[in-house]
Amino acid sequence: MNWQSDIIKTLEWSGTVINREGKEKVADEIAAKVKDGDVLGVGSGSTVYMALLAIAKKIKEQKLHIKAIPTSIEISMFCAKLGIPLTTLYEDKPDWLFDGADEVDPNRNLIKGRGGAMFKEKLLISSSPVNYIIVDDSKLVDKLGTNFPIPIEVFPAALLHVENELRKLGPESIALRPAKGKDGSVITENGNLILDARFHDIGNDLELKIKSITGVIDSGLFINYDVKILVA
Ligand code: ABF
Repeated sequence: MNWQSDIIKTLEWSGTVINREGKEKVADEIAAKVKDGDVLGVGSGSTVYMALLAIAKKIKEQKLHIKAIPTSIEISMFCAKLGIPLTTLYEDKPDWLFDGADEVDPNRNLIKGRGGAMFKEKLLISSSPVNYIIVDDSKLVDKLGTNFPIPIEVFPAALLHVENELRKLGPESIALRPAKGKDGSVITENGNLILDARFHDIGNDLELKIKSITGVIDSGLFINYDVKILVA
């Protein structure tokens, strides 16, 4: 077994990859769109991992030159391991991007950020002219907030202030995201905390209302972004 299939197996064991065949099909669809010279924005999540495997295979077979702008250290390391050259938003603009999501509503609004990388994911999607969101059908919901809270990245010293201001927006619950398997809270790659806020009704103005609170870096709520949804 090579290290690529080891990674997919690990994702399967951890329950991250469900519907592996479906995700592989979408991964192949993404790889088919890659052209020589492309600068790709690369999101996070298991479907993205699988797309990167398919892309790495294609660029090796067809000797293509592409560059990737990653949204997390984890994805940077995965690209490096696959031999996919990296670049940054300082140096390049993405031609297009692919990313996962936790929920997608019928208007293509999204909740993202289960992995805590939503700030860079939003920055990249805002910088990219064409955006593919790759999900399996378990992510399709009639109403955002059905299964997932909205993750909100918060500057640590602003935690209490942000929590108080968020309460005014009428959430069902707000929780500081705990670190997995150890004491303390999740710290993002940007050195911040994450509040997970559950809302019954997510109106079109909620993203801006959350963002306007001083101390909020950004949230995983993506309303009215120009995205195409590919469903596994
Ligand atoms: C990223 O990865 C996140 O915004 C989202 O939370 C997660 C989806 O992962 P998966 O494709 O494994 O379900 O896109």
